[in-house]
Amino acid sequence: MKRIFSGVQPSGTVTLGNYIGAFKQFTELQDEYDCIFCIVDQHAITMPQDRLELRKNIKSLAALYLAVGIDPNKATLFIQSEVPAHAQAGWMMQCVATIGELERMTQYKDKSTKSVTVSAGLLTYPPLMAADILLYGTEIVPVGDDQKQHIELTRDLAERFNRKFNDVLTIPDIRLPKNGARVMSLQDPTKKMSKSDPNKKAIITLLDDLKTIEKKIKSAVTDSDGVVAFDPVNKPGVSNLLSIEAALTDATIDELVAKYDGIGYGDFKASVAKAVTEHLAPIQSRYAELIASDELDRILDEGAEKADAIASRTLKKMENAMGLGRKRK
Ligand code: ATP
Ligand code: LTN
Repeated sequence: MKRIFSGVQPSGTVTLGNYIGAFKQFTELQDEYDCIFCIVDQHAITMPQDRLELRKNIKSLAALYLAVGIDPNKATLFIQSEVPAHAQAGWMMQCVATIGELERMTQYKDKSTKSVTVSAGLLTYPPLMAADILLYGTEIVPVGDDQKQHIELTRDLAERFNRKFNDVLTIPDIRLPKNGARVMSLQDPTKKMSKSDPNKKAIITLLDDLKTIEKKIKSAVTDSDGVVAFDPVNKPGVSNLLSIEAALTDATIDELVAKYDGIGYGDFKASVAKAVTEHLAPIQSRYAELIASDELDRILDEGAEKADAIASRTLKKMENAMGLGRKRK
Protein backbone atom coordinates (compact mmCIF):
# COMPACT_ATOMS: atom_id res chain seq x y z
CA MET A 1 0.00 0.00 0.00
CA LYS A 2 1.35 3.41 -0.92
CA ARG A 3 2.11 5.80 1.94
CA ILE A 4 0.37 9.17 2.21
CA PHE A 5 1.31 11.93 4.65
CA SER A 6 -0.19 15.37 5.19
CA GLY A 7 -0.44 17.98 7.93
CA VAL A 8 -2.58 20.92 8.97
CA GLN A 9 -1.56 23.68 11.39
CA PRO A 10 -3.61 24.26 14.56
CA SER A 11 -3.36 28.01 13.94
CA GLY A 12 -7.09 28.76 14.06
CA THR A 13 -10.36 27.08 13.12
CA VAL A 14 -10.27 25.04 9.93
CA THR A 15 -11.71 26.95 6.95
CA LEU A 16 -13.68 25.82 3.95
CA GLY A 17 -10.40 26.30 2.02
CA ASN A 18 -8.59 23.81 4.25
CA TYR A 19 -11.54 21.44 3.96
CA ILE A 20 -11.74 21.49 0.17
CA GLY A 21 -7.98 21.71 -0.43
CA ALA A 22 -6.93 19.16 2.14
CA PHE A 23 -9.47 17.31 4.32
CA LYS A 24 -11.79 16.26 1.55
CA GLN A 25 -8.91 14.59 -0.28
CA PHE A 26 -7.82 12.89 2.96
CA THR A 27 -11.14 11.14 3.48
CA GLU A 28 -11.27 10.02 -0.15
CA LEU A 29 -7.77 8.53 0.05
CA GLN A 30 -7.90 6.63 3.33
CA ASP A 31 -9.43 3.48 1.83
CA GLU A 32 -6.80 3.00 -0.84
CA TYR A 33 -3.64 4.22 0.87
CA ASP A 34 -1.74 3.87 4.12
CA CYS A 35 -2.45 7.37 5.45
CA ILE A 36 -0.71 9.30 8.19
CA PHE A 37 -2.22 12.66 9.18
CA CYS A 38 -0.55 15.13 11.48
CA ILE A 39 -1.50 18.15 13.58
CA VAL A 40 1.61 20.25 12.93
CA ASP A 41 1.78 22.31 16.13
CA GLN A 42 5.53 22.97 15.75
CA HIS A 43 4.73 24.70 12.46
CA ALA A 44 2.05 26.82 14.14
CA ILE A 45 4.56 28.38 16.57
CA THR A 46 6.52 29.95 13.69
CA MET A 47 3.90 32.71 14.14
CA PRO A 48 2.91 34.08 17.58
CA GLN A 49 0.30 31.90 19.34
CA ASP A 50 -1.50 32.26 22.63
CA ARG A 51 -0.64 29.07 24.57
CA LEU A 52 -4.19 28.39 25.79
CA GLU A 53 -5.64 29.05 22.34
CA LEU A 54 -3.03 26.74 20.80
CA ARG A 55 -3.96 23.91 23.21
CA LYS A 56 -7.61 24.39 22.35
CA ASN A 57 -6.94 24.52 18.62
CA ILE A 58 -4.92 21.28 18.72
CA LYS A 59 -7.80 19.36 20.32
CA SER A 60 -10.34 21.01 18.07
CA LEU A 61 -8.34 20.14 14.96
CA ALA A 62 -8.05 16.51 16.09
CA ALA A 63 -11.85 16.36 16.54
CA LEU A 64 -12.36 17.94 13.13
CA TYR A 65 -10.12 15.39 11.39
CA LEU A 66 -12.43 12.71 12.77
CA ALA A 67 -15.65 14.68 12.22
CA VAL A 68 -14.94 15.07 8.50
CA GLY A 69 -14.58 11.32 8.25
CA ILE A 70 -11.03 10.23 9.02
CA ASP A 71 -11.35 6.73 10.46
CA PRO A 72 -8.69 5.99 13.12
CA ASN A 73 -8.92 2.29 12.27
CA LYS A 74 -7.70 3.05 8.77
CA ALA A 75 -5.48 6.12 9.15
CA THR A 76 -2.96 7.24 11.78
CA LEU A 77 -3.63 10.61 13.43
CA PHE A 78 -1.06 12.26 15.73
CA ILE A 79 0.41 15.52 17.06
CA GLN A 80 3.80 16.54 15.61
CA SER A 81 5.41 17.69 18.90
CA GLU A 82 4.66 14.28 20.46
CA VAL A 83 7.02 12.53 18.03
CA PRO A 84 10.54 13.93 18.67
CA ALA A 85 11.98 12.65 15.37
CA HIS A 86 10.32 15.57 13.55
CA ALA A 87 12.40 18.24 15.29
CA GLN A 88 15.52 16.04 15.02
CA ALA A 89 15.19 15.34 11.29
CA GLY A 90 14.03 18.95 10.78
CA TRP A 91 17.40 20.15 12.08
CA MET A 92 19.25 17.81 9.73
CA MET A 93 17.22 19.06 6.76
CA GLN A 94 17.98 22.67 7.78
CA CYS A 95 21.63 21.80 7.33
CA VAL A 96 20.91 20.41 3.85
CA ALA A 97 18.89 23.49 2.78
CA THR A 98 20.47 26.85 1.90
CA ILE A 99 19.33 30.25 3.20
CA GLY A 100 18.92 31.45 -0.40
CA GLU A 101 16.33 28.81 -1.29
CA LEU A 102 14.42 29.36 1.94
CA GLU A 103 14.28 33.12 1.34
CA ARG A 104 12.69 32.44 -2.06
CA MET A 105 9.63 30.69 -0.57
CA THR A 106 6.52 32.82 -1.25
CA GLN A 107 4.86 31.84 2.02
CA TYR A 108 7.91 33.18 3.89
CA LYS A 109 7.89 36.39 1.85
CA ASP A 110 4.14 36.91 2.44
CA LYS A 111 4.13 36.19 6.15
CA SER A 112 7.40 37.97 6.95
CA THR A 113 6.31 41.23 5.33
CA LYS A 114 3.05 41.16 7.29
CA SER A 115 4.58 40.90 10.78
CA VAL A 116 6.81 43.24 12.77
CA THR A 117 9.00 40.53 14.30
CA VAL A 118 9.84 37.53 12.16
CA SER A 119 10.94 34.34 13.93
CA ALA A 120 13.89 32.38 12.57
CA GLY A 121 11.48 29.42 12.50
CA LEU A 122 9.36 31.11 9.84
CA LEU A 123 12.37 30.97 7.52
CA THR A 124 13.39 27.41 8.43
CA TYR A 125 9.85 26.04 8.32
CA PRO A 126 10.17 24.22 4.94
CA PRO A 127 12.99 21.88 6.09
CA LEU A 128 10.78 20.88 9.06
CA MET A 129 7.94 20.23 6.63
CA ALA A 130 10.33 18.18 4.48
CA ALA A 131 11.28 16.15 7.56
CA ASP A 132 7.58 15.53 8.36
CA ILE A 133 7.08 14.02 4.93
CA LEU A 134 10.39 12.18 4.50
CA LEU A 135 10.38 10.44 7.89
CA TYR A 136 7.49 8.26 6.73
CA GLY A 137 8.83 7.19 3.33
CA THR A 138 5.88 9.14 1.91
CA GLU A 139 5.00 8.62 -1.75
CA ILE A 140 2.07 11.06 -2.05
CA VAL A 141 1.32 14.35 -0.27
CA PRO A 142 -2.26 15.64 -0.68
CA VAL A 143 -2.29 19.44 -0.18
CA GLY A 144 -3.80 22.65 -1.55
CA ASP A 145 -2.16 24.65 -4.32
CA ASP A 146 -0.36 27.05 -1.91
CA GLN A 147 1.93 24.20 -0.75
CA LYS A 148 3.28 23.32 -4.20
CA GLN A 149 6.53 25.23 -3.73
CA HIS A 150 7.16 23.54 -0.36
CA ILE A 151 6.66 20.08 -1.87
CA GLU A 152 9.05 20.91 -4.72
CA LEU A 153 11.63 22.00 -2.16
CA THR A 154 11.05 18.78 -0.19
CA ARG A 155 11.85 16.79 -3.35
CA ASP A 156 14.99 18.86 -3.99
CA LEU A 157 16.20 18.44 -0.40
CA ALA A 158 15.55 14.68 -0.44
CA GLU A 159 17.42 14.26 -3.73
CA ARG A 160 20.32 16.34 -2.40
CA PHE A 161 20.43 14.26 0.81
CA ASN A 162 20.43 10.99 -1.13
CA ARG A 163 23.17 12.21 -3.48
CA LYS A 164 25.45 13.63 -0.77
CA PHE A 165 25.03 10.92 1.85
CA ASN A 166 23.20 7.70 1.12
CA ASP A 167 20.09 6.72 -0.77
CA VAL A 168 17.69 6.53 2.20
CA LEU A 169 14.86 8.98 1.40
CA THR A 170 11.79 8.39 -0.80
CA ILE A 171 10.99 11.24 -3.23
CA PRO A 172 7.34 12.24 -2.72
CA ASP A 173 4.77 13.41 -5.29
CA ILE A 174 2.15 16.11 -4.76
CA ARG A 175 -1.60 15.51 -5.14
CA LEU A 176 -3.93 18.49 -5.70
CA PRO A 177 -7.76 18.40 -5.63
CA LYS A 178 -9.59 18.55 -8.99
CA ASN A 179 -11.74 21.52 -7.93
CA GLY A 180 -10.97 24.11 -5.29
CA ALA A 181 -7.21 23.64 -5.01
CA ARG A 182 -7.22 27.31 -4.07
CA VAL A 183 -10.37 28.60 -2.39
CA MET A 184 -10.32 32.40 -2.33
CA SER A 185 -11.27 34.96 0.33
CA LEU A 186 -14.96 35.97 0.20
CA GLN A 187 -14.04 39.63 0.68
CA ASP A 188 -11.01 39.78 -1.63
CA PRO A 189 -11.28 36.96 -4.16
CA THR A 190 -7.76 37.61 -5.45
CA LYS A 191 -6.34 36.40 -2.09
CA LYS A 192 -6.53 32.85 -0.75
CA MET A 193 -8.93 32.06 2.08
CA SER A 194 -6.68 31.71 5.12
CA LYS A 195 -7.36 30.50 8.69
CA SER A 196 -5.38 33.33 10.18
CA ASP A 197 -7.20 36.11 8.25
CA PRO A 198 -8.27 38.70 10.85
CA ASN A 199 -11.35 39.58 8.73
CA LYS A 200 -13.79 36.84 9.70
CA LYS A 201 -16.26 37.85 6.96
CA ALA A 202 -13.67 36.71 4.41
CA ILE A 203 -13.56 33.13 5.64
CA ILE A 204 -15.99 30.33 6.38
CA THR A 205 -14.89 28.06 9.19
CA LEU A 206 -16.26 24.55 9.55
CA LEU A 207 -17.63 25.53 12.96
CA ASP A 208 -19.42 28.79 12.00
CA ASP A 209 -23.12 28.45 12.67
CA LEU A 210 -25.15 27.76 9.57
CA LYS A 211 -26.93 31.13 9.58
CA THR A 212 -23.58 32.96 9.74
CA ILE A 213 -22.31 30.91 6.80
CA GLU A 214 -25.36 31.87 4.77
CA LYS A 215 -24.83 35.56 5.59
CA LYS A 216 -21.14 35.44 4.70
CA ILE A 217 -21.83 33.87 1.32
CA LYS A 218 -24.63 36.32 0.58
CA SER A 219 -22.27 39.24 1.25
CA ALA A 220 -19.36 37.73 -0.74
CA VAL A 221 -17.73 40.23 -3.11
CA THR A 222 -18.63 39.54 -6.76
CA ASP A 223 -18.87 41.99 -9.71
CA SER A 224 -21.49 44.12 -11.39
CA ASP A 225 -22.23 42.28 -14.64
CA GLY A 226 -24.84 39.97 -13.19
CA VAL A 227 -23.98 36.88 -15.29
CA VAL A 228 -22.93 33.63 -13.60
CA ALA A 229 -19.89 32.53 -15.63
CA PHE A 230 -16.57 30.87 -14.83
CA ASP A 231 -13.71 33.29 -15.48
CA PRO A 232 -11.23 33.38 -12.56
CA VAL A 233 -9.31 36.36 -14.00
CA ASN A 234 -12.18 38.74 -14.76
CA LYS A 235 -14.81 37.32 -12.40
CA PRO A 236 -12.84 35.95 -9.44
CA GLY A 237 -15.68 36.24 -6.88
CA VAL A 238 -18.30 34.38 -8.94
CA SER A 239 -15.74 31.80 -10.09
CA ASN A 240 -14.73 31.16 -6.48
CA LEU A 241 -18.33 30.44 -5.47
CA LEU A 242 -18.73 28.13 -8.47
CA SER A 243 -15.56 26.24 -7.54
CA ILE A 244 -16.79 25.87 -3.96
CA GLU A 245 -20.10 24.38 -5.05
CA ALA A 246 -18.37 22.12 -7.59
CA ALA A 247 -15.97 20.81 -4.96
CA LEU A 248 -18.73 20.07 -2.44
CA THR A 249 -21.29 18.51 -4.77
CA ASP A 250 -19.01 16.83 -7.31
CA ALA A 251 -20.92 18.60 -10.12
CA THR A 252 -18.66 19.96 -12.87
CA ILE A 253 -18.20 23.71 -13.36
CA ASP A 254 -19.89 23.42 -16.77
CA GLU A 255 -22.93 21.74 -15.24
CA LEU A 256 -23.20 24.50 -12.64
CA VAL A 257 -22.84 27.30 -15.19
CA ALA A 258 -25.68 25.70 -17.18
CA LYS A 259 -27.78 25.39 -13.99
CA TYR A 260 -27.35 29.12 -13.22
CA ASP A 261 -27.99 30.32 -16.75
CA GLY A 262 -30.26 33.40 -16.57
CA ILE A 263 -30.25 33.39 -12.74
CA GLY A 264 -29.33 36.53 -10.74
CA TYR A 265 -26.55 36.76 -8.12
CA GLY A 266 -29.01 36.80 -5.19
CA ASP A 267 -30.46 33.39 -6.02
CA PHE A 268 -27.08 32.06 -7.12
CA LYS A 269 -25.52 32.94 -3.75
CA ALA A 270 -28.49 31.48 -1.83
CA SER A 271 -28.09 28.24 -3.73
CA VAL A 272 -24.32 28.04 -3.10
CA ALA A 273 -24.99 28.76 0.59
CA LYS A 274 -27.46 25.87 0.68
CA ALA A 275 -24.88 23.48 -0.82
CA VAL A 276 -22.31 24.56 1.78
CA THR A 277 -24.59 24.39 4.84
CA GLU A 278 -26.02 21.02 3.81
CA HIS A 279 -22.50 19.66 3.51
CA LEU A 280 -21.30 21.08 6.84
CA ALA A 281 -24.31 20.32 9.07
CA PRO A 282 -23.51 16.61 9.66
CA ILE A 283 -19.80 17.45 10.19
CA GLN A 284 -20.78 19.93 12.90
CA SER A 285 -22.94 17.45 14.78
CA ARG A 286 -20.23 14.77 14.74
CA TYR A 287 -17.74 17.40 15.97
CA ALA A 288 -19.97 18.28 18.95
CA GLU A 289 -20.06 14.61 20.01
CA LEU A 290 -16.32 14.02 19.57
CA ILE A 291 -15.04 17.10 21.37
CA ALA A 292 -16.98 16.08 24.49
CA SER A 293 -15.73 12.46 24.51
CA ASP A 294 -12.57 10.76 25.88
CA GLU A 295 -12.05 8.91 22.62
CA LEU A 296 -9.87 11.69 21.23
CA ASP A 297 -6.99 11.25 23.71
CA ARG A 298 -6.89 7.51 23.17
CA ILE A 299 -6.75 7.94 19.38
CA LEU A 300 -3.97 10.54 19.62
CA ASP A 301 -1.92 8.37 22.04
CA GLU A 302 -2.12 5.38 19.72
CA GLY A 303 -1.37 7.56 16.71
CA ALA A 304 1.77 9.03 18.31
CA GLU A 305 3.02 5.55 19.19
CA LYS A 306 2.55 4.21 15.66
CA ALA A 307 4.08 7.32 14.06
CA ASP A 308 7.05 7.24 16.44
CA ALA A 309 7.90 3.64 15.50
CA ILE A 310 8.10 4.51 11.79
CA ALA A 311 9.78 7.89 12.19
CA SER A 312 12.53 6.77 14.55
CA ARG A 313 13.58 4.02 12.11
CA THR A 314 14.06 6.55 9.29
CA LEU A 315 15.77 8.97 11.67
CA LYS A 316 18.38 6.33 12.53
CA LYS A 317 19.05 5.72 8.84
CA MET A 318 19.41 9.46 8.26
CA GLU A 319 21.83 9.86 11.18
CA ASN A 320 23.89 6.91 9.99
CA ALA A 321 24.01 8.34 6.48
CA MET A 322 25.12 11.77 7.72
CA GLY A 323 27.67 10.34 10.17
CA LEU A 324 26.01 11.65 13.32
CA GLY A 325 26.77 9.95 16.66
CA ARG A 326 27.91 6.33 16.66
CA LYS A 327 26.76 3.91 14.01
CA ARG A 328 23.52 2.26 15.12
CA LYS A 329 21.37 -0.53 13.75
P1 ATP B 1 -2.57 29.91 7.98
O1 ATP B 1 -3.56 31.01 7.71
O2 ATP B 1 -2.25 29.74 9.46
O3 ATP B 1 -1.37 29.96 7.11
P2 ATP B 1 -3.98 28.11 6.28
O4 ATP B 1 -5.45 28.37 6.30
O5 ATP B 1 -3.20 28.61 5.13
O6 ATP B 1 -3.33 28.56 7.64
P3 ATP B 1 -2.68 25.50 6.63
O7 ATP B 1 -2.75 24.82 7.93
O8 ATP B 1 -1.43 26.19 6.29
O9 ATP B 1 -3.89 26.53 6.41
O10 ATP B 1 -3.01 24.44 5.48
C1 ATP B 1 -3.64 23.19 5.66
C2 ATP B 1 -3.98 22.60 4.31
O11 ATP B 1 -5.04 23.36 3.71
C3 ATP B 1 -2.85 22.62 3.28
O12 ATP B 1 -2.89 21.43 2.54
C4 ATP B 1 -3.16 23.78 2.40
O13 ATP B 1 -2.64 23.64 1.11
C5 ATP B 1 -4.68 23.76 2.39
N1 ATP B 1 -5.23 25.10 2.16
C6 ATP B 1 -5.06 26.20 2.93
N2 ATP B 1 -5.74 27.25 2.45
C7 ATP B 1 -6.37 26.80 1.32
C8 ATP B 1 -7.24 27.40 0.37
N3 ATP B 1 -7.61 28.68 0.48
N4 ATP B 1 -7.70 26.65 -0.66
C9 ATP B 1 -7.35 25.34 -0.78
N5 ATP B 1 -6.53 24.72 0.07
C10 ATP B 1 -6.05 25.41 1.13
N1 LTN C 1 3.05 23.68 5.51
C1 LTN C 1 1.74 23.14 5.51
C2 LTN C 1 1.43 22.30 6.70
C3 LTN C 1 2.36 21.14 6.75
C4 LTN C 1 2.33 20.00 5.88
C5 LTN C 1 3.38 19.16 6.31
C6 LTN C 1 1.53 19.64 4.80
C7 LTN C 1 3.38 20.96 7.61
N2 LTN C 1 3.99 19.78 7.36
C8 LTN C 1 3.68 17.95 5.66
C9 LTN C 1 1.81 18.41 4.16
C10 LTN C 1 2.87 17.61 4.58
C11 LTN C 1 0.80 24.31 5.46
O1 LTN C 1 1.07 25.35 5.93
N3 LTN C 1 -0.31 24.11 4.89
